[in-house]
Amino acid sequence: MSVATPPRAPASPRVIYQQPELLSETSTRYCPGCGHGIIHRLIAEVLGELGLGPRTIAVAPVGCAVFAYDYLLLDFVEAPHGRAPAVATGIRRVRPDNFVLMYQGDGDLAAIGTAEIVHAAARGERITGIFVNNGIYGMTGGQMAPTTLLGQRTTSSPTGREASLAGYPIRITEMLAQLPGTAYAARGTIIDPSSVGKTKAMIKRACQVQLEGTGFALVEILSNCPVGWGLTAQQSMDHIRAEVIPAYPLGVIIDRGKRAVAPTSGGEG
Ligand SMILES: Cc1ncc(C[n+]2csc(CCOP(=O)(O)OP(=O)(O)O)c2C)c(N)n1
Ligand code: SF4
Ligand SMILES: [Mg+2]
Repeated sequence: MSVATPPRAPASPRVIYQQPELLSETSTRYCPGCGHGIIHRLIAEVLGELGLGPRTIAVAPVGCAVFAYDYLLLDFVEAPHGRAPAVATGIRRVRPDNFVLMYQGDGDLAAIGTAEIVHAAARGERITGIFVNNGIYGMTGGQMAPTTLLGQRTTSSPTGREASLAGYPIRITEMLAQLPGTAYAARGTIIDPSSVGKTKAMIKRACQVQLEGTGFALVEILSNCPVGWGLTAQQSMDHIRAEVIPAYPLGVIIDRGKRAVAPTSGGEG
């Protein structure tokens, strides 16, 4: 009688997934291929490596990342649309020993919240901002944002954004870098492993700037919205490489180091 050969055990995986301590087990609500999840992971890794988790108070935006507090194991405050810099300023001033991180989309930061981000940077608030630029209002159905590229089709610019009607895209991170209160401003992306690594280094530096107490720090991250753009995940990454990066160049825009102006908000990092 022949004996059936038992099925072979699957080969050990070559890459072991290591869950960062500050990332929860909650199933994601983001669309498949969305960049918000990658960026959450980078934040969890950086804060974990710097040992900042227990003392961080994060401010969540209105937008697709509204549920950041379900994914990141940090204390969170939810801000009204665009008001994260104002909420973060308040927290920073009454809780000087905490680390304050805010997370904002491009509709949140560069449209409804323009005044708040400009004045927080101008005041040199010692807060660290993560600015996720996916070129549209993802959550509400893909409308045009101030960051939308010329010619880009959105649900509110169905034939493509025209400068004569809707003006020009705003490079708000470059604008903020002009302000002496901005100690650090950089732009990264998440389109491939190399760019993910560079973006992680930018996030880490932006956190260290807050610890050094030299002023406002912001990292813009060029991200994707495959659903809102009507593309597959891979096509959306290719689109960032071919169309978005030429309009929003990558790199450190300013790092004033120790020469930064003294911050206005009180307490030690
Ligand atoms: C005061 C106010 N106005 C408008 C809205 C509707 N709204 C919700 S999310 C959103 C846009 C968010 O876009 P973005 O910040 O780019 O985030 P994304 O979803 O693209 O990540 C808008 C306009 C709101 N919730 N509150
Ligand atoms: S709508 Fe866009 S930004 Fe929002 S979760 Fe889906 S892919 Fe991400
Ligand atoms: Mg957006």
